[in-house]
Amino acid sequence: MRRIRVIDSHTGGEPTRVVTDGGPELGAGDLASLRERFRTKFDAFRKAIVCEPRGSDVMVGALLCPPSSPASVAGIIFFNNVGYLGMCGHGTIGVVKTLEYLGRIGPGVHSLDTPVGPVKATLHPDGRVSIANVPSYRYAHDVAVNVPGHGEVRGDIAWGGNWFFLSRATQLPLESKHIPALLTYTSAIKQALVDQGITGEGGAEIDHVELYSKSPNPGVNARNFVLCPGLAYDRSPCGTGTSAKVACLAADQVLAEGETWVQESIIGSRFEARYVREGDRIRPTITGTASVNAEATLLVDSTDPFAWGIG
Ligand code: PYC
Repeated sequence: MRRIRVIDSHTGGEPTRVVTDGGPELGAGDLASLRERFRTKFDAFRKAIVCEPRGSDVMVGALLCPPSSPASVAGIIFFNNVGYLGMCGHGTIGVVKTLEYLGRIGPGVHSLDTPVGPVKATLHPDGRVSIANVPSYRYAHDVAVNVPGHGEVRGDIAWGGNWFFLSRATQLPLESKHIPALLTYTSAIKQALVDQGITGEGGAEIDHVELYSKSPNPGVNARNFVLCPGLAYDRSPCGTGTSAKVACLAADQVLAEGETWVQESIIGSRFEARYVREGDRIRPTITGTASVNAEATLLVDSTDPFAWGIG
């Protein structure tokens, strides 16, 4: 019987499952090479931890690893029901609150290593967490994609730690009663991007689709609906998606350096974002909070036909 210790949290409704013990032994190296080792040699762990029957398509896993740089408190590899993420904003907020829960960190600034570079996290005395994300940028503006059944859809392609296609919500209001239709629509956009060879820089797959609209709520700049790679929608406003959005606002010169942008998710949870310029990119800071809501031991029993997950 294998035992895997996990701590669950949610960030604005989006879950993160941090693996604290019993995960794969990945050895030494930078986080990008450890993620590659995880993917090629230990992918069964990913499915056991986040896929059904223990997890679901909405669960994001975070394997805690030794940091690759001495200044960092931990390394993190994020994964979900279909693969591995470069960065994950809501997940990093969840990891910070988990490290606090474990007594490994207190209020202050902490560096975390990820496969796409180090990120700085500030745990504030009031419990909120700010993530200075990886440098973000808009790669392409007003790109047209022909979406079968929906016609031409236009949007920007931007990097915020993952690749995003960001499009104004014109076909349906961003309201929770429309979630099934929004999933169908954004999944069709994602497939059309693949079919028409529309990619991020260097041919990278655009694995997140973000729709945005105004919010009816005072004090909120925008609402979004984000389709994640495993075809679940983000319950949080999506940290990397908010970073990509802020990169587009900066490129359009409608959000000034240091100004606050309040981003709301389809379920009404909120992040605050601001940015500073770094050369031709921006560095977004995303602020939100997470709550630890479970501490468990996953049991991988060799007599269980679905011990290593479904799918
Ligand atoms: O918060 O960056 C994020 C994220 C990516 C996928 C799910 N959440």
